[in-house]
Amino acid sequence: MIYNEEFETLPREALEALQIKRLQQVVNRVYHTVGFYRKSFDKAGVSPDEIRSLDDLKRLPFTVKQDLRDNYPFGLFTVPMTNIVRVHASTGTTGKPTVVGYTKRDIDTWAELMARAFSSAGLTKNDIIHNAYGYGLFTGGLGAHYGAERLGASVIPMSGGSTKKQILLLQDFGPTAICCTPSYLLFLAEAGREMGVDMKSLKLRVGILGAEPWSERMRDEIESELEISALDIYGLSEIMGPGVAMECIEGRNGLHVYEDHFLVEVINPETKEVLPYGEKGELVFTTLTKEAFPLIRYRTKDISRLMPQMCKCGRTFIRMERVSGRSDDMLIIRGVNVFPSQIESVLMEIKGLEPHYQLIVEREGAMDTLEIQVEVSEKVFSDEIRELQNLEKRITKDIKDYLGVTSRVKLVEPKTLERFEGKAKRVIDKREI
Ligand code: DLL
Repeated sequence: MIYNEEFETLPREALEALQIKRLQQVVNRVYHTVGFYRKSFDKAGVSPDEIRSLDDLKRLPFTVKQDLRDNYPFGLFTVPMTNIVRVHASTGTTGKPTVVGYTKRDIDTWAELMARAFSSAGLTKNDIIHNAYGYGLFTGGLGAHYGAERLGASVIPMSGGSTKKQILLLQDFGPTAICCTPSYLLFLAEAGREMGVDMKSLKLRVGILGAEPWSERMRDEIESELEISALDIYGLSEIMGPGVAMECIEGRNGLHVYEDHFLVEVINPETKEVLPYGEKGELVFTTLTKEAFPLIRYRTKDISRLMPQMCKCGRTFIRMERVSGRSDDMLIIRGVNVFPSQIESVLMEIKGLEPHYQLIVEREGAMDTLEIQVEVSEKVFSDEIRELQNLEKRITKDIKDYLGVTSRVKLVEPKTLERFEGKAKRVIDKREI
């Protein structure tokens, strides 16, 4: 079901006409209201009236996370605080949080885009949506909540945590959809099994899963564990929150970017040049309609590529491939670049392994080393030592063959690795300690 037929199926030409009009408006607004943009545009030698076509976008300077930090907390807002009705923040691993603000209209747009996302997962007002994204400063909880209400569905505002209670409500309230991170859904499935619940007999039909990278193999695992369709939703607080892009249930191949509200580019993170469709690089977004906190050419560090081919669902918006990782999560092991999600894909092809793993990176002399800790199933764990050693060898070999990376594999007992209620932390980097 297409929530907003008028915009989601706009012919490309009409869409581009709308985009350039909106781009000109936002560029003018930030230039005249925010000191940071005035300075950065002036430094780049470009003025708002020179932006005449979408092609001119590439003349505008990039914005990066450090710019947000330098203007902490509210310095990049284009409206006075009296017009801000909500703030969110993302904690990040270092330093101060990244703060974002919304006007009433921004919240309204966000609700619409999340309603579109739910519709593209096949949900309607007849659905019951169990929302296990965290409520609070994180954008996941409230973002999904407002979208589900906009759709007219019944929302269960569960938030993260209280795993036993989650299972109880999943059984008793009979939700047809669940929102949470993919890793948390696997954890819920595991916890449910332990409580003796048949997770396949729940009424759940679809998962709206995102906020962290995951692989196609992880999707298969979730779909077979729970007998649901597991769909990918993408977003980031800086740009809005969840609902910047979403997979459709018809295509299940790439996420439609809501291009009437966001312009998307892919750049080479080193040279910063814009890459043609199909090439992998860093996603860069420009917000077209945001009032409180517009961003021009924001570098996300997320790695993906754009797929311009038409999708069978009828939406004309371009699709971005599932995000394979963040450029700052990329591991360089003895000169070979590898993302945790690639390791995940290899692990999940191997029978007897559980979808719970952790990567430990250390430095020995000048060399970076990678240890892969992965849980094995109960059955495998009770096998003879020799069997376990063979399995370790097989994993080491597959990782080497498929990814070209040398690793040390450590099989661990079922349920020993840490579980996460929100974003999973897959990499433990001991190099800086
Ligand atoms: O994670 C917003 C969100 C909430 C998205 C719920 C989807 C569902 P932040 O906390 O600001 O916002 O983190 C944004 O998370 O730059 C990506 O690195 C990562 N990320 C988000 N969605 C996906 C996804 C929310 N589907 C950062 N696949 C982004 C891979 C994702 N990575």
